Amino acid sequence: MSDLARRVLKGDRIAISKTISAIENREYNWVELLRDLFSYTGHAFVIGITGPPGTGKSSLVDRLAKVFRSKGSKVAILAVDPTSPVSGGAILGDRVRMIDHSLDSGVYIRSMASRGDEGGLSRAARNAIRVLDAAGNDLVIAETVGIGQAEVEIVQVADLVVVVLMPELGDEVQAIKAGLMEIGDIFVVNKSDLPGADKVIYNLQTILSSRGVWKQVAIKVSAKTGEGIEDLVSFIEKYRSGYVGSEAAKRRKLKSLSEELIRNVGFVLSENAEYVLRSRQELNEVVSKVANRQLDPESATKLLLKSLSPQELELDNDQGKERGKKRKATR
Ligand SMILES: Nc1nc2c(ncn2[C@@H]2O[C@H](COP(=O)(O)OP(=O)(O)OP(=O)(O)O)[C@@H](O)[C@H]2O)c(=O)[nH]1
Ligand SMILES: [Mg+2]
Repeated sequence: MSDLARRVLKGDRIAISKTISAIENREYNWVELLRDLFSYTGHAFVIGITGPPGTGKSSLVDRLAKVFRSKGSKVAILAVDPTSPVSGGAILGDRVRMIDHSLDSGVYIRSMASRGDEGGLSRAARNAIRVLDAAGNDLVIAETVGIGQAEVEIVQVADLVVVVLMPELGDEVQAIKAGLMEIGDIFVVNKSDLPGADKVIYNLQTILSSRGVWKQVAIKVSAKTGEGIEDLVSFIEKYRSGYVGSEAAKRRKLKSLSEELIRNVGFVLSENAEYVLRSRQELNEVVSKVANRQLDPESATKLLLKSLSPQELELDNDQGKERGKKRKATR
């Protein structure tokens, strides 16, 4: 095991940050780091927090982290922002600004942004959660804006998914459109200090019960005043004690893993195909043929597909290493 991985296991923050960066940038050692750490994962309870922009997710995460910390849990927060294409930029700064744990040395906070590559982000985020798990955190809270497929993928790794809504999101619960209704285990209507929260609860109950899935719970809270936070925490604790070690948990983990592996394979294939094809003279020849109407696009696609060798498509490690080196060199 590498020295870096060993330090992660001890909870060394610098090592944790370095490891997550290595995964994010796919530096030469990322696969090895994950391999070293993987057998130490599976202990943390992972809460995924998602919902439309600005509903108060970060404020709520802040509240929850404080409560769980005060109960003696070791807590880590991962803020994932698929909407931000900048790396380490100001936009993310804004998103995590609400979290004031930077002063609380007990809570590790990390943010990750999209670099215009959502598939890559959700893959990296899942692995970052594993690093935080291996580092000995009892609780990992992952926050992400719920507006698309990438964030749905990210929260699916969670043991508990909390969807955060707020009053005045519109007459209908907007979340239905975003597919949030399917992924939530619990629905929180935040900002209940503002008018209209009961209406959202009512709408939620109508939708969920009409689908016969009223196992979900809707709770009114205010991250601002603290109202309802205790109820939310006790719900989470109750859920957790029923969940950990249950058959449902096993099924959920297997499903989540199979989704992840299928996506990973697709991800590696498409990335490698792109990499290989772009670097080939043959591509230009095929393109010319299509341009000259000698070949149709679908037949051209098949032709290129056949030209790719299995070796070229399996290059995950080595190619990742090469790219890691290239990225480092261009920095
Ligand atoms: N009135 C009221 N305002 C709140 C409450 N919770 C959060 N806010 C405010 O809502 C705004 C957004 O809060 P955030 O916690 O950043 O929301 P978010 O969902 O994390 O936002 P994004 O990550 O940008 O999607 C801030 O101005 C908060 O002060 C609440 O319970 N009541
Ligand atoms: Mg936020």
